[in-house]
Amino acid sequence: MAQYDPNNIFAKILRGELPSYKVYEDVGTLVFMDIMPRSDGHMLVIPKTPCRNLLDASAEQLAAVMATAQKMSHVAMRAFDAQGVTVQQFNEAEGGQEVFHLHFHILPRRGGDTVRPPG
Ligand code: D5M
Repeated sequence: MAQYDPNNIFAKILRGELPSYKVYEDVGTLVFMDIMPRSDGHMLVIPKTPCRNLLDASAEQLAAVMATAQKMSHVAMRAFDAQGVTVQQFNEAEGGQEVFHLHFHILPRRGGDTVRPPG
């Protein structure tokens, strides 16, 4: 597996070199709105420390990211008026990953909707 690239887009967001619409932050994680939303209220949860994807994540990173993903699922239900939540995550290009910093997609869902495909 390739090394972590410190110049990936999400690393630049973490360093403040690129803008993002932040919705939540704690000591270990950051949440911001996806720039190409596939459902209304589509958020991304990332760890603040370097991690390419699930394949090199530490137990601490996973615990922090999953705890925040759960919080953001509740946010999706309340603030984005969702009736359900889809959580997605991709690993390596062949697995559908485009940005190589671990992230979980939080997709608020409503009756009768469809999640638009990536890209
Ligand atoms: O998809 C990566 C996701 O990251 C995709 O849904 C678009 C989103 N993206 C890309 N650049 C940005 C910026 N600058 N802000 C917010 N969201 C962004 P994946 O296939 O999971 O790697």
